[in-house]
Amino acid sequence: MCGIVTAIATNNVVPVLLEGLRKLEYRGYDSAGLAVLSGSLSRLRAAGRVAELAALADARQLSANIGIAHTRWATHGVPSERNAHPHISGGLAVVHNGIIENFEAIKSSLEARGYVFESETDTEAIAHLVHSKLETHPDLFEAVRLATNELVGAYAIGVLAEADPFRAIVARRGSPLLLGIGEQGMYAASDTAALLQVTRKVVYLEDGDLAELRLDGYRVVRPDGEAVEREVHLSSLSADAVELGQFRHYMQKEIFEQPQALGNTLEMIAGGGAISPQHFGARAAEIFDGVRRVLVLACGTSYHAGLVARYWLESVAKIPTTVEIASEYRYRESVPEADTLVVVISQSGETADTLAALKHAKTLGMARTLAICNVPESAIVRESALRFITRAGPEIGVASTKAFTTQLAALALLTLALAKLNGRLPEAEEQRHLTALRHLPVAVQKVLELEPEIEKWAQRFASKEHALFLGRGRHWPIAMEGALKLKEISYIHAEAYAAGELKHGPLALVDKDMPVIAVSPADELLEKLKSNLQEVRARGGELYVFADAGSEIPESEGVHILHMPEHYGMLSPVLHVIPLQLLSYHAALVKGTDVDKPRNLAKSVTVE
Ligand code: HGA
Repeated sequence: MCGIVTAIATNNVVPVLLEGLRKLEYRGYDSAGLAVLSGSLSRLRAAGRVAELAALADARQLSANIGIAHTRWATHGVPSERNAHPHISGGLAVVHNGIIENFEAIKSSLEARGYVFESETDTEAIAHLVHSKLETHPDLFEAVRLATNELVGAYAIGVLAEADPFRAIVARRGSPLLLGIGEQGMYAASDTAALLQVTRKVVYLEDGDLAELRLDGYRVVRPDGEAVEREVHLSSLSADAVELGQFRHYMQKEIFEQPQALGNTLEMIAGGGAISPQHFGARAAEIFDGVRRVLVLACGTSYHAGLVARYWLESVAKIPTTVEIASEYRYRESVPEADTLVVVISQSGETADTLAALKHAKTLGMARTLAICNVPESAIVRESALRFITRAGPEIGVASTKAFTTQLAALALLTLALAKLNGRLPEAEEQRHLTALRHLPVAVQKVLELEPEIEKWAQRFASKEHALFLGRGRHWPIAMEGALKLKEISYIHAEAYAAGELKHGPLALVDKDMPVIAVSPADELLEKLKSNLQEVRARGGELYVFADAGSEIPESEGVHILHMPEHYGMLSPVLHVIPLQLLSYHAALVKGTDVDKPRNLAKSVTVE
């Protein structure tokens, strides 16, 4: 959340800063701003989108060789021009991603010294704090180092000072930040996508690092001032991967990229590849040995992936599994068990609650940790003993789609790897699962072809205010994911229930205005589900049923059926989520909401 860009170059950096912000806009889009030095400090800020800031910069014909920029997702203070970054103190400007937990204490002590605060943000405290340090330590780099040592919380910052016009300072702790080494200058940004326009050579900063960016190079130091070397990586991300191409929205593009994303994620088992612990890292066989239970920690859509995996891990690998919302786990007193494999799932690998939950599990003595993330050098990956990198490619749409299905693919592999280690995966079974996994991209492609029918359903949905999603067994989390998608992007209030729970309360909500969406695969629970659907129909509820070829639910008045292909066994949840993604996408289109940037949300939740 919140995106920052910093640049110092021989050419005009304003277009680079703006293009960087466009690429980071998925991280926050309630306001945007930039500050550049060209003789003196100029700052531009706009409530609203990056496009509005770009128009202001155009009108002013702003040009400079050094600057910082920001796109905001407000945590402290309403989204407004006054609260938009950069924040200024004297001739010094700061952009910030994160939350400063002790900002009130810092603010009071600075106010006592005469500093006047103009915004409601925590960030402004950083600007004044750095400025105050300059009184005793005139070196900007040193002033930033001393100031950041006093900050409690999470930050990635970029700092510029009028009195020191040939360098920009950046620092991070908790929030992501990387450097870019370009032909014409040095850059920093919250993620690689923002820098592909100028370079693919990147340096990932570690927690606590500070860096000075100059035209002729950079240096990195630790919080105590000691210099460190950080490896230079060549990003394999292509600029095309973050372009919209022929699609109307990133969400649509990402839904349709799922066959390819799954194929890439499952590449290691293509051809003759077998199930192996190696898929999870060199030390996986040793770490998996003796695992007696699994604890999955995740948030949002990733949490739903974990819930599906619980059904798989218990039924196939016979390993007791618990799935917890990361923000709850980190603050609750729990009983640690050393023979637990802690699996953390996060698209960005930067989700603050998941990262904190992982660290919490480790402090409780649970050292067997596995990250399932889509971003290789992310904080969660670096914090975990084992890793599985899903190869979904950049996910820009705020509502997660391809990250979810590739997480499911990773979790299916994990289930099979643990089952095999425990002697619960006979050779013939392994081959059967491998065939199903290899065929998965094609199976997903077939479901995507149902889009025109789903589009028609979406027309009817868009006028509804509420919707109920039902599922059973491993498809209950899919119903939850469907409800989440609908809420996120179409703002229709949706709830998901395990279908057997209906009669214990939610049935009271059912009437002709409450559409009920049922995930109805032809699995072992189908007959039970059919009875639950009868209960709905008997109360006048309108049913929208996503059925497999073998479900045999007849279409009748008030019962609409979408016929999906053959039932896909264990992996059926991967197929059944696709029409629900499409349904919410098309409902949002009909309603005219901002699909890729839904209100109040942002991607990559780097704040608590
Ligand atoms: N706390 C700062 C930055 C917010 C942020 O990083 N959000 O993801 C603010 O509210 O402006």
